Order: sequence, then C-alpha cells, then structure tokens
Amino acid sequence: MTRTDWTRGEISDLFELPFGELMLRAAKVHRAHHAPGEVQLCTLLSIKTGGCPEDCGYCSQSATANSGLKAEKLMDVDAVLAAAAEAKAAGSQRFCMGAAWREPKDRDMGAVCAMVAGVKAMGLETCMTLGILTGDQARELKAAGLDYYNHNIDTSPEHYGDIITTRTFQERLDTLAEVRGAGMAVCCGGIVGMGETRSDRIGFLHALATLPRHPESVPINALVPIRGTVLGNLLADTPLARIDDIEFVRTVAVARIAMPRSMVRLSAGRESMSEAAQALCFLAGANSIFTGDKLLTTANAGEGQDAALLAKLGMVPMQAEEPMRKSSPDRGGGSGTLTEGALSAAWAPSTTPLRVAVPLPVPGRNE
Ligand code: SAM
Ligand code: DTB
Ligand code: SF4
Repeated sequence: MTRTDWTRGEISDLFELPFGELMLRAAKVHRAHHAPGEVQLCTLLSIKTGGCPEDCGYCSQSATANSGLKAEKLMDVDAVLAAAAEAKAAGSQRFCMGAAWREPKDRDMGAVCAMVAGVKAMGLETCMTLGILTGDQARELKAAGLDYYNHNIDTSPEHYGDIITTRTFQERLDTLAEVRGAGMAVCCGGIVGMGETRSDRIGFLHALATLPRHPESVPINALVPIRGTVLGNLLADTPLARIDDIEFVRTVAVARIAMPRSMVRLSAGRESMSEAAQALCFLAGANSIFTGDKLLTTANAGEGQDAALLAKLGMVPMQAEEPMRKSSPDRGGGSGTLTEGALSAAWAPSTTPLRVAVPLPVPGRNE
C-alpha cells in the first residue's frame, strides 16, 4: 500500500539521514518498484511562448519579466506534429507541450485538442501544461487523448506567495483535482534552488506525498536563473545561483522514498549539472529526463550528450511500464517501439549492453 499519510517530521528525518544511508534507502525503494537501469525519455515543446499574465518569479515567459523573450502566437497544429515526429525519431517516448497561459481560452481548445490527437496517433505519450483548467476543459483534453497534465505546485505552501502572487497554492490543487476527476494522469513537481530553505523543500515534498493519490510523474527542476526574471536578477552571480549538488540529490532521494511508485524526472537545470551529479540522481531514484537541446525557452543537454552519459552509465531508454499506470485500463500512447534509426544514432553506442538492438515491442503496450 503506497502511503499518503507522511508527516512533515518523517520527511524531515529522511532529509537528515547521513547521505550514504539516504542513498541506500532510496536505491532500495527504487529497485523494488522500477527497473533501475532504465530511464524514460521525454521531449518538451513550447507551443505558445511568452506574454503570460502570471508573475511567476522564475519564469522568462511572464509579461512582468524583462527577459527579452518575444511573445508568440499559438503554434500551428502541423508545426507541432512535425516537432513531435522529430522527437519520436530521436527516440523520445513522451511529448510534452507547454503554453504560457494563465488558462486556455475556449477558442484555443480545438487546436490544442488536435495537437493531442495527432501526437497520440504517432504512438507517443502525450502531456500538456496549459495553466488552470476547468472541469470541462480537462474532460475535453482527456477525450482528445491526453495522457498527462503537468501542473506544478513549485514549492512549499508557505513559500508559494513569495514566488507567485497572481494565483494561490489552493488554485493549483483545484486544477490538479479537475485533472484527476477527468481521469488523466498527473505530472506535478516543482523547483529547488530558488533561495528557499530546506524546510521549504521538506514542505514541498510533503505536499506532494500527501496528495490523495501521488502524481504519476514528479518533475524536480533546479532553477535556471534567467536574467530579467525576479529570481534570476536576485540570484545570478551569487553563491545561491545553483543549488548545492548534494542537497539536490537528497531532494531526489527523499522524493523517491516518499513516492515510491512515481516517476521522478530530472527536469530543468540538468545542463549545468555534472555527469557525476546526474549519476547520483539516477542512483537516488530519478528515472526520467527531458531530452533534446531545448526545454521551453532555455537550453538543455541535447540527445547526443544524453546518449553518451547513459551509455557511460550502462542505462537504456525505459522499456518497462510505469508502476502507477499498470492498472490503468486506458493508459496512454507510447508504442514502446524504439526505431532502429534512433537507436543506432543515439542509444546503441558500443559500450551499451545490446539489450535493444532492433525495434522492440514492449508487451502490452501496442494495443
Ligand atoms: N504556464 C503553465 C504553468 O505554469 O502551469 C505551464 C508552463 S510552466 C513554464 C511549467 C513549469 O516549468 C513551471 O511550473 C516551473 O516549475 C518550470 N519552470 C519554469 N521556468 C523555470 C526556470 N527558470 N527554472 C526551472 N524551472 C522552471
Ligand atoms: C516542468 O516541471 N519542467 C518543464 C515542464 N515541466 C513543462 C519546464 C522547464 C522550463 C525551464 C525553463 C525554460 O525553458 O523556460
Ligand atoms: Fe506563465 Fe507558466 Fe511562466 Fe508562470 S510558469 S509565468 S504561468 S508560463
């Protein structure tokens, strides 16, 4: 039985463990629920960039930021599908589409649903992050074939108001409830390295681990300090500009122990992390990454770099099913088939064990 009754004290005690003990416990939990040598590959695309009315202090896309980003219109469906096809060819398993909106307008729902349906038809898992949703919008997205909705709580309830003033923590929870009510899987996490205290990191993971059902995906972002944003201006060129690697790994390990069956995704900030720090994150139970050379507006380690790192570590793209979705009758998308081209190009360097030398159907994922 997965626990959702964690106390703050218990989460705090995990953070306080000697590092070696914490790592061992996290690795043990990871192995009990996941294939430890596998990593899920996701690609991000910003389908509507900039000009967002929210004032999130970390974000280059807020209209209140001075990041020099040009606001753009919603992309055409065909251009989104072309990007998804490229991501699939590069070996990605899930395609995540993000829009810089407070909430989608009803007039945009047709195009957004067409994007979901088109991406899903390619055999990719679909994820979107569009801001606040009504119940009707959540059900429309679900009907179009959306597997996951990403909506982050970002930080502890106590710290939330210091980072964002245009919406409340409770509004985040309300949208998450609408997403669940519509039958979609939840992707929900946050950002560390925003100058918060450890107590905030404890509060952040406690809030996630005590949701009525754990998110199927938990993205852990390390702040990318962007000039022109409130936090970028405040933290850039200070010792706080990058979270300490060991504290980041601890956060990943505690997330793994507190939410044993969730996918834990290394998200923003990986580009500035050493290979050794990323390897520790995988040991601590991270098992999903964003690949491709761009996140939404910032750079990411590209596929080549990731392929080299995973080869070095003897890790392969995820083949097993996500533990939290095994029982789901309509779990979404991914064909589980890695194309030969993508494999030889990116994922089968000579040091990789030849576990996946030909397109490999994953049992139960092709129906
Ligand atoms: N507008 C939608 C929303 O906020 O729900 C979706 C897009 S938003 C960019 C998605 C998430 O990206 C945010 O919740 C935040 O956790 C993360 N993010 C944004 N800017 C970031 C940055 N500079 N560093 C790290 N993570 C960031
Ligand atoms: C998430 O938690 N991280 C991703 C995804 N969900 C949408 C976004 C990261 C954005 C990093 C900053 C940027 O590229 O603008
Ligand atoms: Fe808008 Fe999302 Fe950026 Fe906040 S994080 S400013 S809601 S795009």
